[in-house]
Amino acid sequence: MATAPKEEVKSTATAEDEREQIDGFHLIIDALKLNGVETIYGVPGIPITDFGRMAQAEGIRVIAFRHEQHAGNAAAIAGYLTKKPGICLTVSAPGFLNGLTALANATTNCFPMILISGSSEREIVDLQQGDYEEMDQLAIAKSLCKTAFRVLHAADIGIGVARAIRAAVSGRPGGVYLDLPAKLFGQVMDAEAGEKSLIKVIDPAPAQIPAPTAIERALESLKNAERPLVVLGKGAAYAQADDAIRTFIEKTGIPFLPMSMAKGILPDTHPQCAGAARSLVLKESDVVMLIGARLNWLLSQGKGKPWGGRKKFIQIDIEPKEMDSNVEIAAPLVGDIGSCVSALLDVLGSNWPAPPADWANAVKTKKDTNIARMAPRLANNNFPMDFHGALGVLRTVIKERPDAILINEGANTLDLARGIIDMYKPRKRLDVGTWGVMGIGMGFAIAAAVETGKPVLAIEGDSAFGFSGMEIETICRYNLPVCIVVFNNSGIYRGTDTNELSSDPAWTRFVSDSRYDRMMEAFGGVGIHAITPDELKSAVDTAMDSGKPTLINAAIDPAAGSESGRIGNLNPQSKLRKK
Ligand SMILES: Cc1ncc(C[n+]2csc(CCOP(=O)(O)OP(=O)(O)O)c2C)c(N)n1
Ligand SMILES: [Mg+2]
Repeated sequence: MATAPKEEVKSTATAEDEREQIDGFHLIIDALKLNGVETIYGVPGIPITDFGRMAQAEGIRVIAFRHEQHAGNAAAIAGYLTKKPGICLTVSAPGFLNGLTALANATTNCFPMILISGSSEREIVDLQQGDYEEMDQLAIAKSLCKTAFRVLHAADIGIGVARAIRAAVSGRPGGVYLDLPAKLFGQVMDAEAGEKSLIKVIDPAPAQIPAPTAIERALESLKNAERPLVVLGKGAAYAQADDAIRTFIEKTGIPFLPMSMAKGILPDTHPQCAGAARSLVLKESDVVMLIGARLNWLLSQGKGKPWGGRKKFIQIDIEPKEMDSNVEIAAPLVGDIGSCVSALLDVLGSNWPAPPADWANAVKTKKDTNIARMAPRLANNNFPMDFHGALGVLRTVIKERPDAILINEGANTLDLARGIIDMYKPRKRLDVGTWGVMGIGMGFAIAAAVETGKPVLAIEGDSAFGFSGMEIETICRYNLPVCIVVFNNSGIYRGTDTNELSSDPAWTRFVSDSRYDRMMEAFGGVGIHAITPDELKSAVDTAMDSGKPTLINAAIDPAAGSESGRIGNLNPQSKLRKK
């Protein structure tokens, strides 16, 4: 029998040795894949460039951005849409810091995401000896997210990834930081032991069942109401308990008020929707049930003038600490929203008394009046175009395409669009959220398109767009079905401010008559300049039907906006300043 030449035997043995080993790169990829991660949003660089390549080679979709903040926002909204943590991948120090804003914003908004950052060597960082991009990232991240972990040994990768996933989605969802020092990627260990060390997270967001007594208490409070109201928050949308919530609202007959991102859980055109009678229902209601909505500044902390007087609050929230955060909660209902609403339905029975007719009529009358008053403004085809004329046509675009996802940021562009554009389906409106943060636009648009495959319409103030505008190259590169409409009023709030004292422009103003559409053309997308509502409508229709990356520069009258949109009252005022 012929024996193999010596050289060949040696190389086979080496190959076998290698097969039996696995490195950090692949353990991380395998841990993510084992837990159903399909997409990573990030920006390459040392020490993660090869990791991204390998993840791509192993079948994970890696969407590369131009700036980490937008990759982070994409991951956050992917988490919101899917109830699985969105993954953002960044390089050390500056890349990490760029991603951190999105991580903090995700945590504030209760979006599950994991920011994974490469980091420098512990030994050098801890002695502050000046490593490449040296920074104690773990310490910095801790205060800005739910929890933060670091993995130092390849054998702990499975645990680290599992803990990060569970922390992001269980209880109240939020951001998690996972620190992976450069050396970890290259560590090797026995392949079999490595694979065994990986953990598939079982039941990552366990149901939290409310106590029966809490259910009784809530229904008792609701039953005695004369002017009941349900407020739906984005927590209710996140819960994906759409059928149960709809059944509860319809069985009780109570008017409901959707917060911005809760629009569409039930259609805004539903007879019980009180969106167009917001001031009246906040002021006049006597018992208010909050479902996944917090009594933060967006609801005037549950007190003061907008609320008219003391209310009885019933609150459904997964986070016990949320109760009594601002005012007394008469009936706290702690649990996940799906379980809580189902438990309410079980006890509700089939003959729950409808709210007093006076109340339902008062809400309907107010709503009808407000809608009728608004109608002619939305139908105008003025030149120069104003917000109402432009939003009137975009309202029709969404009515005709209820499956499309609407992204919205700006001041006037946000506040007016929120009121004017009816939503018909859950989780179709994604916006600036709890902080009113500018810069979510393109990151959200990209993830919405990637995660759902549905057409996306991003309605952006010209200032708002500027925060993430460079990502239109990303949109073109991945050929995503995103239509961006820039409401170009040449400035922040308005384009008419003047600076009396110097030749510098007022600091709220931009270059007049800018052509944002031409930016899109630079990357091979479609750019359109629209100056009337009719032109805008036809351009958006074409874009939404074609699915081609499109940016429409909608020229809005620079004088049309108001200071800070609808929240100008939050600007501090000095008694010394003459009005
Ligand atoms: C990160 C961040 N920086 C600054 C702000 C303050 N801010 C609120 S709205 C806004 C821009 C408003 O202008 P634009 O988007 O053009 O909307 P318009 O009112 O003109 O329609 C800014 C800068 C913010 N909310 N978030
Ligand atoms: Mg503007």
